[in-house]
Amino acid sequence: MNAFEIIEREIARHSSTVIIGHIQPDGDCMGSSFGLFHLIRDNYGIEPIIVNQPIQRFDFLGEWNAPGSVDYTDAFVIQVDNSTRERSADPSFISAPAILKIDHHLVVDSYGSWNIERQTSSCCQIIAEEAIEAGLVISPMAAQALYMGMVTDTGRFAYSGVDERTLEVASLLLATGFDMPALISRIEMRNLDTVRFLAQCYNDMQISPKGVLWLYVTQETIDRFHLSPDMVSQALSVMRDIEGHPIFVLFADLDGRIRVEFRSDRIRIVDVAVKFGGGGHPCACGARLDSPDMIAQVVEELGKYMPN
Ligand SMILES: [Mn+2]
Repeated sequence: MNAFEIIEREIARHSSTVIIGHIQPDGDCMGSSFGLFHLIRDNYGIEPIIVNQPIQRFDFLGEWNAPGSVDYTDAFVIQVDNSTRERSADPSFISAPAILKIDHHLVVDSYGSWNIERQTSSCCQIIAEEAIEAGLVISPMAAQALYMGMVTDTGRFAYSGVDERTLEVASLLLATGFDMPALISRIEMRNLDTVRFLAQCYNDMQISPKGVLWLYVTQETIDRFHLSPDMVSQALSVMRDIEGHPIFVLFADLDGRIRVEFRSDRIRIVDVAVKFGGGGHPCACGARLDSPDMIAQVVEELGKYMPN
């Protein structure tokens, strides 16, 4: 069934419609949330509520509500770009009577009453595909949000997973006439703290005996450069595309634990993420560690996946 058949029916059955993304929202998560918001408002005349943590760089998209501020007793919840119920920006959503999951990650937790799960290059692509198939009006505002998610999750249409369908959908969005260069310069803008942080990352990056690149961003560094969790993730760009080092991993202090982000150039490493209690895509995944003492163990495990 098309996502918007479900949405059109369920918004009429419930007192509110709530769109939620994952914790530490990225471009795909916020693009999916606001893309859906505009599609629903423009086509069905109701305004859904968006819930997520505040994040300044996406303020230009519009307003949203903090986790914990919404009553889910009679809500229709649309959860976007979020593979497991624990990763939701507001895990209490699970008490809602009707839940639609729209996601592009590997399927590990089909927590929805309805689950639209396809392994496309972004969640925004799925939402755009469903809207196109349903023949909905796609405004420039809706298209801009969805295009933003497609651009950011694909490294400007450069990562594996981009195919002709991705570009076809992006082309249809572009045709609505939003100001694409203005959007790109807005989302690519970096502040001086971030640039100085990246300079430090180039210096601090480590190489294991097996050739795995790794970097640990401590709380002290995070405080010094005033880094938000998504700014810390930009350190991944420092380790990407280094000849002879197709596997890289970023560790960072976050809320008293260590956030781990695994990446590789076409080598399946998600099993390492799963082994340490995480998950994600085959070549882009994550986990959480309880102590920095486990970093060496993770790096060693990844070494087993290095090509000889
Ligand atoms: Mn995504």
